[in-house]
Amino acid sequence: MDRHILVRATAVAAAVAVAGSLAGSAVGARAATVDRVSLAIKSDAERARKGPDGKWHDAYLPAAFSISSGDKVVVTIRNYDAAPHTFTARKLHLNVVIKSGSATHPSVTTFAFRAPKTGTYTWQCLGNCDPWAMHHLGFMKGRITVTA
Ligand SMILES: [Cu+2]
Repeated sequence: MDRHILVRATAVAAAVAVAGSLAGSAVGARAATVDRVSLAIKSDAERARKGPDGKWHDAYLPAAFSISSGDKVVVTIRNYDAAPHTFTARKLHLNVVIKSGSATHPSVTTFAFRAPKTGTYTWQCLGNCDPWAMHHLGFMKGRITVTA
């Protein structure tokens, strides 16, 4: 092999390396996408949400939200209720305690996680709050939809 051919081969290798790093940075940019979710908790006394039983119940507002698979998800929860709650989703390895707050001074809790593969994940409150609400979707229980 003469010297000229060797130099050309090296240039090709360098071009491949640059293309590889560009692809790598594109993947990095996708992974850095952040989904921000803002939820409020209100109590039955604060008329969070009326159930089909005709009574007001504790609820997360909203109780359902969507995120994109692979994104970093930052969740902020403002609790206007005088009672504590939790945001618990076993399949997402989340069990976050939400401190009590008040109508004028809600507690603010922020946590983050990586959105998993596509699908539907259920969360619920395991605090000892409103027993009816803890077992009904849209109140102290809800769904997280992970899209592609
Ligand atoms: Cu609760």
